[in-house]
Amino acid sequence: MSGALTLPSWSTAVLAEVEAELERLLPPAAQAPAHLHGAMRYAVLLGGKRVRPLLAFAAGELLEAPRARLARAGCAVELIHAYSLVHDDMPCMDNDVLRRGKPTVHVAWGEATALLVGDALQSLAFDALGQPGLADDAAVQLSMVRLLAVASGSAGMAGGQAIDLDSVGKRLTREQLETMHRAKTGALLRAAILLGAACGSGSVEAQPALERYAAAIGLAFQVVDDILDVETDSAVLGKTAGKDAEQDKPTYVSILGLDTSKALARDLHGEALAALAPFGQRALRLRQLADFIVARKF
Ligand code: GRG
Repeated sequence: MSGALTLPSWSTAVLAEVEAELERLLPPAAQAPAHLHGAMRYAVLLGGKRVRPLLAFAAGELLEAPRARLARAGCAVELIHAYSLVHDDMPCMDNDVLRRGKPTVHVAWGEATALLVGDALQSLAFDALGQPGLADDAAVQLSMVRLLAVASGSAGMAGGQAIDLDSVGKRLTREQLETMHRAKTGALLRAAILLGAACGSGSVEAQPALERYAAAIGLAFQVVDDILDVETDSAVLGKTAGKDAEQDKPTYVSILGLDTSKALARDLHGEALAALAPFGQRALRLRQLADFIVARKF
């Protein structure tokens, strides 16, 4: 494959745009209140795979979306994701000390600041989506704001987290586990894809296929996360490995076993690729991201 067609060459270029947009959106570290702004930048800028912005770009490029809009939409989702990790790591939730290979925000900056970092990153995400120019039509832009609000709220990520907290020490059925992960992890990945598409033209026609793709990779992402939690070291993951078993949380591995979980990840990968068939070669980046999500080692 020619260099320009590989995922690394494409993602390097996209990530430069994403990092520049995050830098533009985040307040400078020296600006008061400097402690909060320093902690927000620590939470967002120092690491992370940026899967959600990459998905937004891949879906948007499919529909020839302007790149500045994709950077903004992708960063809005990344800011929500960063807030969720900060809050998830806090003592009142997962109580973790390692994230992206560094001390978690509450360890490095204090617990009260970590709470505010999450709050402020969430507000910043909606500020980014609300700034003029994300869509030609104000009604479309408003629908994008609502899409992210629903994905991150009690019908999406926050609701999934509530089910997760409630499921500690319980045995969930496979269907219950799927419901939890479709909300906790899948809703934000879906939002990244649909927001990227909404930046382009023809997103209404593309939506059914993108929904099928999002459903498959959303679940695949989580199945792989559960596998990595038992198979990979903390040093490689950049977060504490083995937490699910330690906290007695139901996972795909605990319910299905390792081999069946791996087979499920392969099946979901196949479903994701099949969903993209109507787009032909234009879906190259979404295909490559599905490959990455299933084959990732961290
Ligand atoms: C606190 C409202 C609230 C929600 C938290 C996302 C989440 C819900 C918790 C994170 C815990 C977790 C391990 C979720 C499973 C999948 C996941 C989101 C992993 C982390 O995402 P990556 O791998 O992280 O994209 P990076 O660091 O690469 O950005």
